[in-house]
Amino acid sequence: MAFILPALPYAYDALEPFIDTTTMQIHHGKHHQAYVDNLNKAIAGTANEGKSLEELVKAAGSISPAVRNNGGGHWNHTFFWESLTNKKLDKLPGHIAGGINLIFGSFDAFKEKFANAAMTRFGSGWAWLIVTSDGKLEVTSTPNQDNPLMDVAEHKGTPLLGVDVWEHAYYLKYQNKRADYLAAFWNIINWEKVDQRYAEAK
Ligand code: MN3
Repeated sequence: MAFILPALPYAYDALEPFIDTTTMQIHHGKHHQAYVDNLNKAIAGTANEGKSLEELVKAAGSISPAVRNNGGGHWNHTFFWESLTNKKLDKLPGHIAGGINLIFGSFDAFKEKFANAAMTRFGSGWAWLIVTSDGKLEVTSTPNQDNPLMDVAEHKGTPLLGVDVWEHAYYLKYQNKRADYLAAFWNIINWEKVDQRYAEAK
């Protein structure tokens, strides 16, 4: 079974004005689709055909650059779409709020650390909130389409939240102002999903 592009869990215009409709259409319909297509090409007729996306991603560094880039791209974008919502919460779910306060001291301190990881990622990549194998929350970042599940990741863990800082994620609306895109990002995070991932990872 070849991989397929998953439908977005909301409409293309659902994240306006924070992420514009055209960016969402191109990002999902063109960029994410290309990762899916190129991943399928990279594994067709090989021993890796039939493996789950997570299996491929976890072993990506020892499989091939094509699987690392496109398997990572498929996994990261699927995860990213599910991390976003237009649904507003009055306050953070207790579980993740407690974890963040415990490790970072306050939500604002976490925000600053996360934004800093996203701002200082040179070129293309992602910033992440992960939970490590010993149950600790950590902020990290990865280049290109790598992620913290990969064998090649410097800081490994289970991703709870991630932000795409490739220019294609924000250039149409924000041009070179990555900081403005990141400021908008806080308005559309699906904290219920993050909280659920945290509960499942612990
Ligand atoms: Mn992207």
